[in-house]
Amino acid sequence: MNELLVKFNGILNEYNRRKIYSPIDRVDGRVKSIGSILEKASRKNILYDELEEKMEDLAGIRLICRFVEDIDKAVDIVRRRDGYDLKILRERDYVKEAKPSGYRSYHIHIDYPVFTAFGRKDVKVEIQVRTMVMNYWATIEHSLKYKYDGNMPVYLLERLKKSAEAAYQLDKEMGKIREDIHEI
Ligand code: 0O2
Repeated sequence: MNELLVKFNGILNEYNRRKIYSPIDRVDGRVKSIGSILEKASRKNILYDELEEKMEDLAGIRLICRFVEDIDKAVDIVRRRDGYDLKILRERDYVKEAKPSGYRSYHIHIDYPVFTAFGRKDVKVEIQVRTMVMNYWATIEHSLKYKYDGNMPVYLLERLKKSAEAAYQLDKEMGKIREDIHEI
């Protein structure tokens, strides 16, 4: 994860040094918590020995963008590396089609080769590409969800879903304002 953080931060710094607008505003990394691993393993019937192979988001990095339009450009930055220092396994577009919870993000699952002292080891990493607003919603929803241990009352789930839609409207409006300003 740290190697990938260095690489994507390197790209971000290049944009900044050249004073060119960067589609990636910030890069975050996260390692899945034990609680989250156990919850997902039981939800997806993954056995302990299969974790490394089947749980594709044990390690994850997040590319945070300012505008929805930047997401495609950030995804292209990852795609350009495919076959070089990483291998794209699959992509999921939850930006165009939100998850039932209201969650939006673009997921790219990759195999990332790590050269350990004992040889090469391909590690599965999930890259989540999302706007600051999507990240804000996901962070808050995630923390609230865990308080309820998966049993959040339906009326709260509905309110969270509505707030996700409001967040998406805000994202779109900010994009339109940017477009209008560029046209002046
Ligand atoms: P944590 O703590 O971040 O690890 P995928 O194959 O990735 O497209 P899949 O296999 O269904 O989707 O995976 P999953 O477990 O639903 O989602 C993978 C990760 O995406 C989650 O990991 C979250 O980081 C994020 N995510 C997906 N759906 C939601 C959602 O409804 N709300 C929020 N806040 N995040 C979501 P974890 O294990 O949930 O959390």
